[in-house]
Amino acid sequence: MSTVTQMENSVDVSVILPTYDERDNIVPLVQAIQRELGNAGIAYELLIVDDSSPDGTAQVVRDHFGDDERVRLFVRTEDRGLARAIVYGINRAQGDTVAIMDTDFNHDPAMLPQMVKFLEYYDIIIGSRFTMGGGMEDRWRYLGSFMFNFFVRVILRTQIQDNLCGFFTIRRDKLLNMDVERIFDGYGEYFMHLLFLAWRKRYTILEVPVFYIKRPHGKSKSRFLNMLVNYSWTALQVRLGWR
Ligand SMILES: Nc1nc2c(ncn2[C@@H]2O[C@H](COP(=O)(O)OP(=O)(O)O)[C@@H](O)[C@H]2O)c(=O)[nH]1
Ligand SMILES: [Mg+2]
Repeated sequence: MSTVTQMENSVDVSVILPTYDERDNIVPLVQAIQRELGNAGIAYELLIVDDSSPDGTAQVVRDHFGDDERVRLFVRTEDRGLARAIVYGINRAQGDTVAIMDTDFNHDPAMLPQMVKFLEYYDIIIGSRFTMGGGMEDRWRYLGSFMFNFFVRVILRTQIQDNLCGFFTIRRDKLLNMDVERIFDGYGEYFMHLLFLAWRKRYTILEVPVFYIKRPHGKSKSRFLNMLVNYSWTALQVRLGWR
């Protein structure tokens, strides 16, 4: 057995963690993920992809996890943005499975083990706020997301209830079977694009309930009006095959 094969086999799941100004969230989040996956007996690596956060997120990661080879830090200076950071992580992942999640506790690390294990039966597992048991602590954002997601559903006409969540697991080969360079572009709109193409490919998709707590520290990078326009345009383009 070659060294490369041994390395690949030692990782079940690669968790990709894009960060921008998450200095106060990243350490407790990494610890929580390690605890959850460790308790479930899942071998993991964590790939933190930081776009040179001005708040020093990368240094905090180095200080806390510099000696832990399961925590891999990448600091990028170009081609920035959420979706590009994720694909950067995907291209460097060693696990058979990849998990993508936000780094501000909107996405609950306690859901990860089951989202990895259910991949035995489904091609993609997505966190969903709009399935029974899901939701958001922030009632106004929940209402806004619910209405906008309804609009996206009308355009895309799939049976997926949450097209905007961005918390998911998938086998790496299934993911690489899609045109990831094209899909992972912009901010969070990549997610509806990915799901639409996966749906068209007849990938089986399971939604598990996720309840977003409010981020404990830092500010949201989402700009509401910008998103409304960009995401609507993306939904149309995706549906019409222009993107
Ligand atoms: N690497 C990277 N991560 C980003 C960027 N913008 C946002 N993120 C991360 O993407 C996730 C979602 O961002 P957030 O501000 O919480 O958006 P919200 O949940 O819609 O309010 C968080 O983990 C952010 O740290 C970016 O430009 N680069
Ligand atoms: Mg967030």
